[in-house]
Amino acid sequence: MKKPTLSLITLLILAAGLFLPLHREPVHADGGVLRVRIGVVQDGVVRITPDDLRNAGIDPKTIDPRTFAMSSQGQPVAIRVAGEGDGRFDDGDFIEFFGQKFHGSLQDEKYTDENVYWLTIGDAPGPRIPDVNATPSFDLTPPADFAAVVHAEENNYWYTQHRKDPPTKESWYWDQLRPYASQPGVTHTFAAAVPYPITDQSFALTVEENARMNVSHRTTIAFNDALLVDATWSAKRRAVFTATVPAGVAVSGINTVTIGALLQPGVTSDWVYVNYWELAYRREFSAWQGRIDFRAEEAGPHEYAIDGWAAPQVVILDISDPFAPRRLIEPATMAGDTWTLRFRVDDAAGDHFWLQEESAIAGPASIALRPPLDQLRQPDTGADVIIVTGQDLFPAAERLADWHRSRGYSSRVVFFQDLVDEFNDGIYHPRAVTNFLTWTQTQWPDPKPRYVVLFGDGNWNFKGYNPAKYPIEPIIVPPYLAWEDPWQGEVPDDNRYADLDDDGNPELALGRIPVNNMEEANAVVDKLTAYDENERSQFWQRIAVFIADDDPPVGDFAGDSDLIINNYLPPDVIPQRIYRNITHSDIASVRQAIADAINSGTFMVQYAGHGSPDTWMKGVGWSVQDVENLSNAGMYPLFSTFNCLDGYFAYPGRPSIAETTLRKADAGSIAAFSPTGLGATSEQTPFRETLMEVIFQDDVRTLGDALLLTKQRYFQHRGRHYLIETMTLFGDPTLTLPSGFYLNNAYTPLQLNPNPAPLNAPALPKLPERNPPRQEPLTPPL
Ligand SMILES: [Ca+2]
Ligand SMILES: [Ca+2]
Ligand SMILES: [Ca+2]
Ligand SMILES: [Ca+2]
Repeated sequence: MKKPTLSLITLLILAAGLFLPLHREPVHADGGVLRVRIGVVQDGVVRITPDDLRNAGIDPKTIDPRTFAMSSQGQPVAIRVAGEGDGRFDDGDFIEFFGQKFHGSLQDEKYTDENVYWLTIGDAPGPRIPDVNATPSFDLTPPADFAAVVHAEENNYWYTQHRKDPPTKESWYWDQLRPYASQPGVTHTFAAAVPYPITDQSFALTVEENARMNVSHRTTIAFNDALLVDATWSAKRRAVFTATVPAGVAVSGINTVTIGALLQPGVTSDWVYVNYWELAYRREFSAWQGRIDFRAEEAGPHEYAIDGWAAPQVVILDISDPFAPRRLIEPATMAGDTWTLRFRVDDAAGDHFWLQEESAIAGPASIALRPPLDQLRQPDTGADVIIVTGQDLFPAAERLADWHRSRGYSSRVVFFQDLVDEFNDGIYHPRAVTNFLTWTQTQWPDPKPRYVVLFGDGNWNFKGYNPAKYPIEPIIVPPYLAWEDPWQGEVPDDNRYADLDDDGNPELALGRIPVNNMEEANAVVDKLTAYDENERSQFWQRIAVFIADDDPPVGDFAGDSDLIINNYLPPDVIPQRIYRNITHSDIASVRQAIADAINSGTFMVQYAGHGSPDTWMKGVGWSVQDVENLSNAGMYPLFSTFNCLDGYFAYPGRPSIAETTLRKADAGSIAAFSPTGLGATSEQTPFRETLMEVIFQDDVRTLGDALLLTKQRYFQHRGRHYLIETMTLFGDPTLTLPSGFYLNNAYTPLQLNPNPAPLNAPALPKLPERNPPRQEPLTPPL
């Protein structure tokens, strides 16, 4: 059992660390306009004091509080400014407003809990919260109870449902129940506080589960040990259980829901996730931990009497419109064991009231001076290349931009957080980048950006859940999460960054360089600056290694590789085959041959077969450990991988082959075309053929352009497609492959035969293509 508060504390720490103040010296307004960014990560009354502004770098003596104006997500937010009448923001004065954490779709909320309130100082004043007298007359009987909901949910286990278009886009679960033969029944208990339930009515309990095994399940649910559900259900799917909690069973304080998973006859194991439980109940009008909120159930006027206060200083807000609350003042206060507050209001059904003891009012989760970044909106010149990164990687990103410039591109480094603040109202979401890129295409002077480098790694553990299982790693540029993979479900989908109109067909050439720190970043830039983009004149630049797995029911990997060799490879490039069970008889010799081929120098490596993020082939013919031993300094191949998940860069603590190979200092790859999801051979092979056609027949040798054109052609034929979303360039999109040796020189075919093993194995039977993935979807460690 976990304490519900833990995740909130983690979250607050994360949010506090998210934003680094940009200015240390106090700023004097003196006629200028200041803009302050205020982060809010929970719903409730927020107060901003002169000390908060001092901490943000503003000298409160230089500002006039009558000019304060606040907004959030583009809407004005009414504030109360205590002590503004004298034109000075003195100690003891404060700003008070109703802050809401970020509320969005389940998918959008995965990225952040932080909502941002923008305070301007020195410009036109914004709306103020009006005071409304709420003194009671004691002539109405206060309602005794009201409809309330407790939603109990924690997030400890990641699972992406292994399907497209799931009924819920949830990918984090509270717990997992895994009965098996020798332990056929598993029960776990989930606790949460229920404040002040009345005792003479029954309530509605809801529990959501998600089964990841296609078997018959049996689920039991008890509330405070009263068994309410014993149900069987089937299939790999979400299940929502509802049950009635009898009167008197719920208690004020901690209540428990005990959920069991029991093996059905004939089932040897099961695996069920628990997402949340929710109790819809009726609550007494008593404050809980200094707070209460409720809605009017019918039109008023009403007098509400609320006890349970430790002190009579309570802020009462009508937050029916949370952007424009009303403050209810001068209630009656009555001392007793606790303080009771009584107020009168002429309300409408559904009006929402929020009461919070002054001692329970929080400051902002973060506050920082944040001037508008006009140079991002209206720069003097455009840029061919945009490098999106984080401040920590700026020196290496600038080196990358210098490399772009040395090759004739204009290039500009921008920070992801700046795009969030300028182009998505401060709400942390990959959409900030597409908003920005869309802006540049219409508003920037020429040249408009054509290439985008996502310069930084990222993973999906945005809120630091369960760090023992999912280690905390930098998120410099987040993965753009999308439910696009038919087998994995939600996958990193960098294509969305480049698809400005969200039709599935990208507009810009984009690559990700998934580096986590300056050392990794410099290592990649070092390799790029050393790469020869001119001509395949060195012998190693004319070798292309083709690696094929062997599993005929899933795909003819060797045949597909020969298809590429025979139809697309230019005459000056010499194929070298490493085909499992054909050119090499066992997995150990395959593995050795791959290492030898890369270490002796090769222009290009292509792999088709089974895969997982960190392995190639069933039985592991190649892995991230093998990458560590590479020693191909100065001879960096382009990888193209047509398997499952080789490019899945976003699993914390489990780096993928594509990212590891690119990051490897003085060895490994120069770039990779790799999938972040699973794939079917029948769909990957045409994609591969198109890519080879673009590179070798149409001579589009700039990697970003080549992948963009491939995707656009694939889109023409198939429309929206998961491979367009998941095939990702790991590397710099402006990198250009050297041109063919034969283009500039009289070409004489080489007599060398670096492929010692002829294709003398019996031809593989061409079995009908099937669509199952070549590898199980990602499974969290047990
Ligand atoms: Ca004052
Ligand atoms: Ca959840
Ligand atoms: Ca598009
Ligand atoms: Ca990674």
